[in-house]
Amino acid sequence: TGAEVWPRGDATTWKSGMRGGVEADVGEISKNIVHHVQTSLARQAYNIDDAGAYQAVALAARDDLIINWNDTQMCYTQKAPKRAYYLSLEWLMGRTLDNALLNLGLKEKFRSSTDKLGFTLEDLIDQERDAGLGNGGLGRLAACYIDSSASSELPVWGYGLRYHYGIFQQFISPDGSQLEAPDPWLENANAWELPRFDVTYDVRFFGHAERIGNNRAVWSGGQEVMAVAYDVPIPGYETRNTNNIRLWDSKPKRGFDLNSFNAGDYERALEASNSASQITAVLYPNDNHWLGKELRLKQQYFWTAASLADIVRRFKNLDKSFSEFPDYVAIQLNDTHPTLAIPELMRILVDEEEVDWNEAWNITRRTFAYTNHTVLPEALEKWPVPLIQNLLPRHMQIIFDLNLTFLQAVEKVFPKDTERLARMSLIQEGVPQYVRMANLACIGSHTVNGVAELHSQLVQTNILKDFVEFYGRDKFRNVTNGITPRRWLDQCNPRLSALIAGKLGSKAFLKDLFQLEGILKWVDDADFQREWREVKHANKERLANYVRSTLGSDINTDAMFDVQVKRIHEYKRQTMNIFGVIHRYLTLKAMTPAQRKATTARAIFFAGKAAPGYYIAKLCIRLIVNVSKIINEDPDTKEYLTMHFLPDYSVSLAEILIPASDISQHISTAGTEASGTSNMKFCLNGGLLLGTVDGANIEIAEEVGEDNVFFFGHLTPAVEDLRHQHVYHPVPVEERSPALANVLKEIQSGRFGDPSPYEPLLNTIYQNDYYLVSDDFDSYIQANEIIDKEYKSDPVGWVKKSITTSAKMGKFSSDRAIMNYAEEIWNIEKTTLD
Ligand code: B1H
Repeated sequence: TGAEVWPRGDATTWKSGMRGGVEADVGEISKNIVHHVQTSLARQAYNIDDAGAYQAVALAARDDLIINWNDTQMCYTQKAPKRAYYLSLEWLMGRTLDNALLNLGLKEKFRSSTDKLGFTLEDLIDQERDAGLGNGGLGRLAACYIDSSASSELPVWGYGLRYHYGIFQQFISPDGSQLEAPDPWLENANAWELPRFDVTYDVRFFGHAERIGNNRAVWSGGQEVMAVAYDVPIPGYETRNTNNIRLWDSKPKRGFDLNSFNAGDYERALEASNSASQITAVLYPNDNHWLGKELRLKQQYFWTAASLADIVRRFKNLDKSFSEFPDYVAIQLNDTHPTLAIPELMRILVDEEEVDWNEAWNITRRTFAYTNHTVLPEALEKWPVPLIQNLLPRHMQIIFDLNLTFLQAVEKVFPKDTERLARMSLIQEGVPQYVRMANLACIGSHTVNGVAELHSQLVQTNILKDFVEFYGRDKFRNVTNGITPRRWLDQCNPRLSALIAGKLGSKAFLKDLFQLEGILKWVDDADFQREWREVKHANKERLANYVRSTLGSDINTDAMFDVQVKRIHEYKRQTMNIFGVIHRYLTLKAMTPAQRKATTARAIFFAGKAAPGYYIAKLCIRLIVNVSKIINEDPDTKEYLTMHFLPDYSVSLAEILIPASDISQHISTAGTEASGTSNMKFCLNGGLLLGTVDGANIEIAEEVGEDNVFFFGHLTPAVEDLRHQHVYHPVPVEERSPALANVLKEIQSGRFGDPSPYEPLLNTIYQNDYYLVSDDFDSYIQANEIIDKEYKSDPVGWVKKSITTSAKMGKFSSDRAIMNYAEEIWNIEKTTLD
C-alpha cells in the first residue's frame, strides 16, 4: 500500500472540529461541564449530586489534559529526542483533580464555573478516591518525579501496573487491631485513565527455551497473556507539556483456551481466563520487605515485558540501528523490581532482533540505570532459581550466561579470590540457588544510585562494595530524593502558599523552590511571624475538624501537634514514640496540678499501615490504640497530653496532617532509612524535625542549619557495635535505660489493658533489640524535653525556626532531583511544546 494521506476526508471539516488548546473561558468551561453531565453521565441539572458533579468536572478537566497530551506526544514523535522511561511497580498518585486544575492553570476558572453551577470546588475535589497504587515512599517518589518531569518539560514516561485493588483500606477493630479491607478503587468510573485497546502485547510464561547456537534460543510453548495499555496523562505546572504513565492491565488472550471452550469445558476455559486477569489484580502490600511469591514474579515479568516491547516498538519507528538504542532510550529501574528488564532486553535483541550477544550486552548496559532504595537485608530481592527456570526458562539461561562471562571478568581482576567471586555472583549457591536481583541490576546498568548522601555511601561500602572495587567509583552516584512543591505546598497548604506569594510577589517559587529563601527577609517581622503562626493554627483547626468528624475526639489546637506518619516498621521505631508517650504520661501523673500547668501540652498523632503479615508491626498499632484509650480519658492529664491513631493513612490524609504539624518524627535507627521524603514535606510546611542522624534528615539539617532541627541518638558507625554488644555482651534494659524499663513494666502491669498480646513486641526490646530502641531512648526523651521547653518559653524563636526551615527547603524539590537524573544519568533534554 502507498503512503496514506491524512486526514482522511475533508481537512476543513476536521480542523473546524478541533480545539487548539485548553478552554480558558469560564463560560466555555461551564458549557463543557454541563455537556458531560448531559451526555457522558446521562444525568440532568435536577438530579446531579456532588459525586456526579465531580465526575463531570473531572471529565471537563480531562478534555484539556488530553489535548495537551496529544500535542506533547506529537511533539516528542516529531522531534525524536532521547526519552527516559521510569519503571516503577508502584505509583502512589493520590487524587488528581486538584493537581490537574492547578497545573493546567485553570483552578480559579473552574472554581468560578462550579460556583455558578451551585457546587463548591473543594467539595467536589473531596469526592475523589485516592489512586493508592503504592505502599509508601518509593511509590510516592515515582508520583513526584513524573510530576516534575512534566513540569520541567522533560520527555519522560512512566510504566507500571493497573492494579484493580490498590493498597488495602485500614480499619481499627474494637480491640485496637488493624483490619484490612480490599480497595476496589476502580469501582467508580476513573476519569484519569485512557484505555488503549489498540496497544496490546502478548507476554509469554512457562514453556521451554531451546538453544539454536550463536547464543540464541527459541522460547515457545507455555501460555500467553495479553497486556493492555491504560494511559494516565500527567500535566506539567505552567506548561502544556503533558507526560504519561502507561499502566498495563492483564487480560486473557483472545481465543485463549479455545479447545476447552469448544469442548464445552467452560470451567477449564474460565480458569485460564482467571489466571490471566489475576496478574494485575492486586498490589502487594509490603514495604521494605521482600516476599517470594510466584504471582509477584509474574507481575514483574508481565510489566517489564510489556513495557520493553512498547519501548522497542517506539524505537523501531525511528528506523535506526539498534546500536543507537541507548542514544534514544534511557530506562530507570525503580529498585530491583523491574530487573527482569535486563535479561528481557537481551532476549529481544539476541533472539528476536539477531543482534550479536556482546553488542546486545553493550546496548543493554548503556540503556539501564538502577536506583537502590534500601539496604535492609530482608528487602533485597532474591528469587529461587527453580521458580525463574519454570516461569521464564529463557531468562534463566540468559542470567546464567551473563554470570559466567561476568565472573570470568572478575576473576581476571581478582585472581583466585573465590570468596569475592561467591559474593559477586548473580547466583547465591545453596539448595535452592537464588538469583540476586541487586547484583543483576548493578551489572546490567551503567549507573547505580542511592537516594540520599548517607544511603549512597552505605550502598557503596556495604551491599555493593565489591562492585565499586571492580567497576570503579564513577558508576556509583547519589541523587537525593525530592518532593513536588505543587502538591506538597500549594495544594495541601493553600494558606501558606498564599502568604508566601503575597510576600514574594508571585508563585514563581513553585517552579524554583530556592526562591523560598526570599521570605527570610521577613523572619524578624512581627506581623509576618503572626501571619505565619495564624496559618499554622488554621491548619491545626482543619486537622482537628477532621479528627472530630472521623474519630469523634476533640483536640486542643493550642497544644503542640506532634506527628509521626509512615509505614509501621520496626526500623522506623514507632515503638520508641509510643514508649516515649507512656513515659510522658507517667511523668505527668507524678506531678502536682500546678506542675502540670507548667508543662507543654502535646497532641500526638500517629498514622500508618502495617503489612498484613507483619505481626510485630500490627502489635505496635494495637498498643498505640489501646494506650490512647487510657490516656485520652485520664482527667488528670488529658489537658496536657492526648494521642490519636488516625486510621487508613493515605496521600489525601497526609495532605491534611502535614500542614498541621509543629513537630514531626523521623526516628529510624541510624543507617536504616534510605532517605525518607515525608521529612521534607513537613519541613517545607514549617514543621520542625525531630529525628535521628539518618537518611535525608542529615541533608535537611545541612540546609536549614543544625540549630533548627532536633537530632538525637547514636550515629550510623556505632550501630553495628551496639548490635554486636546486644548479642554477645547483653546488658539488661534496666541498666541500658531505667526510664524505658519502667515504661515496659507499666505496660506489663496491665495499666493499658491486658498486656499478654504485647509480649512478643516487648520481647523485641528485651531480647536483642536489633533496632536499638533502648540505646536511643534516653537521648530521645532529652530531645523531647528541649522541644517542650523551646515551644513554650520561646514562641518567637519557634516561629523563626519554622520560617527558616521552610525557607531553606529549595534543595528538596523533585524538580531539582529530576534534573539530576536528566543531566547526570539519562542525558536527556528539555523538549518544549512549541
Ligand atoms: C523504600 C522500599 C520498598 N525502600 C520493597 N525500599 C518493596 C522495598 O514491595 N516491595 O517489595 C516496596 C518498597 N521502599 C523507601 O523508598 C525507603 O524506605 C525510603 O527511605 C525512601 O525515601 C523511599 C524513596 O526512595
